[in-house]
Amino acid sequence: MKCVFSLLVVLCLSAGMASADYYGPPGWDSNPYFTHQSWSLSRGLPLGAANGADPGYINPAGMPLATRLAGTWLNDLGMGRQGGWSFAAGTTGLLASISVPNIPDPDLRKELWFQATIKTNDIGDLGLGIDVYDDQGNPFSLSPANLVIDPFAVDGGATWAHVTGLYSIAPQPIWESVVLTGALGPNEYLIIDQIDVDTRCVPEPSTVAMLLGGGLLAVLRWRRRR
Ligand SMILES: [Ca+2]
Repeated sequence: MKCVFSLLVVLCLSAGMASADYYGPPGWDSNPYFTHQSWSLSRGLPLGAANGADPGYINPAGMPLATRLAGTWLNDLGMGRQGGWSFAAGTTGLLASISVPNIPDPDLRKELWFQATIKTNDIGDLGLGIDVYDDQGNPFSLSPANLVIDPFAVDGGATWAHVTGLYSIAPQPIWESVVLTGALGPNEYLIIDQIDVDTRCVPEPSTVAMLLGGGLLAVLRWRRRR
């Protein structure tokens, strides 16, 4: 009986740790076009190999993929955390790309919420760029125009943090890619432990105006008839 209890505690703890990294999600679950994909990076795939999203991802358009383009895979990240992408001090240029498939719709605007759970020894001057592009290479806009960095633990001389950005573009593309670039200082290293991406689609402002305008016309006509 004692064994079963311990096992339950372990299961609860690991479930709690996994969900803890999906920190402050945007709450888009009720949107009809909602997608969610996570990468815990628990498998040590070689450079350039595509990592499918963790089981349980929500994306009816296909398998979301994350590819490491520099650095190495690391098993033990400290703080009991495992599986991550490690980028050595001084690394610059492309670090990784993530592709999220979806179903194109010219009447909809695409919004994307991105979060990386990271460890670095230079959180005050983090050399990490996160940009999002559609299938034509057009950049999504970042709103607000900066990434939010939420430190949550100190591990020796390093800091753990959630780095979060909210992006949008119209019209809704066939797929989008999140591109991570590094500008790490000569003594600055970076480890990515987990990646989470949520997306939703909302009507374009012009479509909303048309719908509202149409509704107004209908009301006016109805009033005239009375
Ligand atoms: Ca991990």
